Amino acid sequence: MDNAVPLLDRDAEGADPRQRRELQGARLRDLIDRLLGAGGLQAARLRDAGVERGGDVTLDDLHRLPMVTKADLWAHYPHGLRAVDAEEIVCVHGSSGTGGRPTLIPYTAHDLDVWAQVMARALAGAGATRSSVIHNAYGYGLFTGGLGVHHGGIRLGATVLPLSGGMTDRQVRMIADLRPDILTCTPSYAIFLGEALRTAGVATDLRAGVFGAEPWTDEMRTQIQSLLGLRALDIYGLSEIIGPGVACESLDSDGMLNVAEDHFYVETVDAQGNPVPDGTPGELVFTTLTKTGMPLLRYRTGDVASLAGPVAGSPRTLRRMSKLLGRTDDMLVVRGVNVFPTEIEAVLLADVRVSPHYLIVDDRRVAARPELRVAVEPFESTVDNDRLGTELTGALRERLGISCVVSVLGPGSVPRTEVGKARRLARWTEGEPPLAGLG
Ligand code: DLL
Repeated sequence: MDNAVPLLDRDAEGADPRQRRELQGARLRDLIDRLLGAGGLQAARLRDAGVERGGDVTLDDLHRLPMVTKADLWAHYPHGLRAVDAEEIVCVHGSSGTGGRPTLIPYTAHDLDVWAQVMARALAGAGATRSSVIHNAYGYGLFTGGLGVHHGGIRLGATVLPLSGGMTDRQVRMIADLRPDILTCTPSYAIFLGEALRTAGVATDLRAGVFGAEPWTDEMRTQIQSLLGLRALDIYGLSEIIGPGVACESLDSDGMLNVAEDHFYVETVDAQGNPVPDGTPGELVFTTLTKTGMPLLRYRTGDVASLAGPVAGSPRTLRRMSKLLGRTDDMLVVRGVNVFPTEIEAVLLADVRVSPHYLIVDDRRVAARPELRVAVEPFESTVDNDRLGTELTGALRERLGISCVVSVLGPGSVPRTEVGKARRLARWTEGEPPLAGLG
C-alpha cells in the first residue's frame, strides 16, 4: 500500500483479530463484574437477564444482554450511571444534546489516559507526528472536541495550538504565522475557516484535517479538500462513550473509520435491536470495555452506519465503520420515503455549481401535506438560478425518489457556523420560515 501510515500502537492497531477478540472477551467479563459490583441500573438489568458474574458471559452472548439508552442517562442526571466513588472522578464532559437536554459524563484519570491513547492513534493515522503542529479549532469546554484532540496531540508529542472555536481572524493569523500541518475542527468550520483564509490570501502548510462531530458526506469532503488543499479525514465519537477517537479514518483506511475496538466494542442493530450483518446500515451500539467512571454496556447511540472488516492486507487490523448516514431521530419521512439529510447533501454537493452552504427544511405547517424544502447557494453569481433549481429538483427526485421544493438563494443567505455544530436541518411547524426567502 503506497499510502500506508505507520501504526502508533502496533499491539492494539495491528493485533491478530483472534487475539484481540480474546482480549475483548476478557475485558467484557471484567466490565460486567465492575458493573455488578457498582450496583444501580445496569447491574439490576444484568441480574434480570440472569447474569450474576462476568464469567457467565462471552462475547458471543453480548447481543442478548440488555442495552442502555440516552433516556437512561437523562433519568440519572446529573451524575449519570457513575460506577465509582466521586473522589475517583477527575473531570466531567458532556453535550448539550438533541432537544437541548444535557448529558454529563464523569471521567476517571484512567478514562483520560485511554482517551489520550485513542486520540493519539487517530492523529497519527492522519499522518501527524511529534514534529506536527496541530491547529485545534474544536471548542474547548464541556464539549469533548477541544480537549479530546488536546489530550491526544500532547500524548503524541506534537505541538497543539488550542484555538478553540470562533474568533476566525485570530485563527487565520495563527495559521499564517505558526504554519500548522494538521487542522482539527468541525467540517462546517473547516469551510468557514477555508473561506476566510482564501479571502485573506493566506497560503498554508496544512497536510491533513481531522473533521467530525457532525455529519458530512464524501461530496463535502471533495469541496473541503479543494478549498483547503489538504486530505480531509473523518473522526467520530460521542461524549457518552469517551468523545472523539471512538473511530477515526486514517490515510490508509479507504474512506472508512477504524474503530478503537480494543476499548469500544461495536455492534450494529436494527430498529428492534436485532444484529445486522456487516455492510448493512444499522444503529451503532457501543460497549466501553475499559472505561471506569461511567462504563456502558451496549449503549444505543442513535447513530446509523455500517460495519466492515479491515482493509485486506493492511497492517491495521481494526474493524471499520462507514461514515455516518445520520441519526435515527434526524431521518426524514417524505411521503413514505425514508431519507437522511446526508443523502440530500450528497445529491446537492455532487453538482459543482452548489456551494457547501445549504439548509434542509422539514415543513410540517400543514400536517396532512408535509413538504421538504431545500435552500442552496451557488458558488458563482453568474449561475442561472432557475435552471439550477429545476435540475436539483430533478436530481433529488431521480436519485432519492423524493420531491422537494428547491430554493436557490443569493450568496450569504444561508447561515454559516462559526462556533459549535452546524445545523443543516430545520423543522418548520408554524410562523415565519426558518430562513428568509423560503416558502
Ligand atoms: O461530537 C464528539 C466529537 C468531537 C466527535 C469532535 C468528533 C470530533 P457529542 O457532542 O456528544 O460528541 O455528540 C455526539 O455527534 O452521536 C453523532 O450523532 C455526532 N457525530 C460525532 N462525530 C460525527 C461524525 C462529539 N464524524 C454525536 N459524523 C454523535 C457524523 C458525528 N456525526
